[in-house]
Amino acid sequence: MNRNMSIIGVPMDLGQSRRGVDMGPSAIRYAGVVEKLERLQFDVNDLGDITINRPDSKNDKQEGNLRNLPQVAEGNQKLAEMVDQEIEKDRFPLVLGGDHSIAIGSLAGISKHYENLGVIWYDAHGDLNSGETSPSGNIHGMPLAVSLGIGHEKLTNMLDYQPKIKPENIVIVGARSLDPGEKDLIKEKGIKVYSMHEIDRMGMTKVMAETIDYLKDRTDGVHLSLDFDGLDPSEAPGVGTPVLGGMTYRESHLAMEMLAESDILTSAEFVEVNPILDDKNKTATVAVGLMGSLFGEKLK
Ligand code: EXY
Ligand code: MN
Ligand code: MN
Ligand code: MN
Repeated sequence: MNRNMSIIGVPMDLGQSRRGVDMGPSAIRYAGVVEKLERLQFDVNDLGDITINRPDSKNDKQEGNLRNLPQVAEGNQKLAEMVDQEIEKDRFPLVLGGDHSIAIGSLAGISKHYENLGVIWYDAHGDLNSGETSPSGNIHGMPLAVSLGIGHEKLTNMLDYQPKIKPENIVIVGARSLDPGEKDLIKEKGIKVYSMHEIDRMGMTKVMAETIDYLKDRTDGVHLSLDFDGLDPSEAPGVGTPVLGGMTYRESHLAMEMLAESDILTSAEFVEVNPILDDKNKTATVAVGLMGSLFGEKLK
């Protein structure tokens, strides 16, 4: 793994409707992410937070069914450019959210550098909606579709190319809340999904072994997009869209540890930590624990 790492904070909360997730990057820093990575012998460059401009409620109208589209697009554009530059400098981008809409910018910046970028989408949700299928108009429920080239041009064409990823290079892990339109898209595109059903039946070891095997051969880089609502809300309560029956901390640790051993990751993002909804920064602490496992901490 690349030992030179750049941390980019994205205090974005405009992809959904609950305040507080904009403080996710601070909460994760407060829980000691930089210190942890430095102990693991990474050269860490914390680039601080991107500035997210808020809508002017007097003049902003909603376009289509997409809440805060101009501001979400603008913030993601900045993120995409920054991620692109860090990869140019041969540094591993570690992106801290913010709501999951920021995957649009991360993937735009990252995928420029790969022919076949693999994506592990660790999430209770599929994030495969578009303005047409979304029940909420929240862009954090759309980034995976956007990256496939489905959705508003302002989002799909970021950095002037699309699609960012191919459906056969995606693996969704932990899904248990999919909207009808998302299920249709999964079927239509043949996207690989390990839902909680498979995790219960097969166990996380087999799920991750298969995921790694599947992506290793077909991709030239792998991005991990980890949404904390993928975990069970009893262990990660600080999220805006909790869904019961999620992955445990131990299962998640095991998944991270297996990814570390496989050495296939080339970028990562951790999203949806909302310290206002949290219990004494528990979710951010879990986040830093999982990053430890992902980046090589032993004997856990
Ligand atoms: N599928 C629902 C929607 O599109 O509104 C809920 C999406 C929640 C998305 C969270 C971040 O993963
Ligand atoms: Mn998500
Ligand atoms: Mn989610
Ligand atoms: Mn272990």
